[in-house]
Amino acid sequence: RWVQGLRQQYAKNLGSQEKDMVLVTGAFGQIGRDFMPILRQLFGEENVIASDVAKPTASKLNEERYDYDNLQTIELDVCDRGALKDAVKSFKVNRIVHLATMLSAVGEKLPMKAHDVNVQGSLNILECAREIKQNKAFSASGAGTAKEAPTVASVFAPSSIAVFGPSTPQDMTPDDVVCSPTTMYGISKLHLECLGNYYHERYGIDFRSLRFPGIISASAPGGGTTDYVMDMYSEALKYNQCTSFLSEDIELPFMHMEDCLRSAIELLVAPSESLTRRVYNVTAFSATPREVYESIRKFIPEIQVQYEPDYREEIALTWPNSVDDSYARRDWNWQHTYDLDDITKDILDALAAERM
Ligand code: AKB
Repeated sequence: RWVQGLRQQYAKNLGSQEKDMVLVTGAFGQIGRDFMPILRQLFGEENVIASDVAKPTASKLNEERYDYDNLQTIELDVCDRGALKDAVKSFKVNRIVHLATMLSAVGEKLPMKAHDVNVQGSLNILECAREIKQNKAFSASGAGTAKEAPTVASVFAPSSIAVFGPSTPQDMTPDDVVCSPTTMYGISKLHLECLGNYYHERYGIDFRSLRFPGIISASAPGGGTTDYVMDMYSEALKYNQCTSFLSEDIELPFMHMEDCLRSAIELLVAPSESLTRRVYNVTAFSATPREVYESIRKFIPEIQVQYEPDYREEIALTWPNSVDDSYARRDWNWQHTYDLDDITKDILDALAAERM
């Protein structure tokens, strides 16, 4: 229902412009798989193109029970600027939702690869947006004339609490604060923020970004430090026992996938005049592994827990315990809906339904 309301707001704020065509990178990752249906509702099914380094098979999509009828999909590596430009030209893309990224834990295993995907990939996306804005993407042969080029060029790309580092104040961390990340993922996200601000100021790209906390969803995550929560939920259902790869008292900020997607759409449709910045903190609540365990125990009383901290603990220790997102709440009325127990119930129910 909330997508309908936001669709009306989108039509009101942005609808007088020519038709938007949206390219989503990383469309089959943790956020992309849940974001695609919402983006298709918002912009119209025929106006959203799903891209990823590899297309999932039809049976995989069915397995996940997503309704991807008539989905336009392309294989696209964000590190390949030429291929990216070709896709933008042939589909006449003017908005890019850039989700392709390597998360914190996998980024520490493969720092060079994470640098390529996260740093070079984001630069390529912003360069494509600059060419769209400057009518260069559409003036070359085969894709119409410069006259047909859209006037709005926008990039939405998530940032992360990983931009903060050990020297950042850890409680209620504000938007404007010292950011000296110590992970490749955090460094690349800070780079994305700086580049996005630069392309906005210098070239007029409508860059918008959110510093997401740990996002909790039923769909499988991939290589993050906050993934321990989803591991605990799925193990709890399968074995009545769960393991956290972080110590029991490490506190981190989180939000439910639905809140995450709603925050992204709310920022996307917010009128430019209401924004006082291009990158916002957002959060819902903070929790420790022990609190996650206590929450699971409300629904599975016999559950047992083990704490087996590994290298991801080092990453988590550099991130804030809690985040101050009052600018988002003030500028575009951000409000979360799910707290820890709501999420626990929702995800356990969703995982149980999938197993039936
Ligand atoms: C990760 O754990 O790497 C991500 C994040 C906090 O950005 N979920």
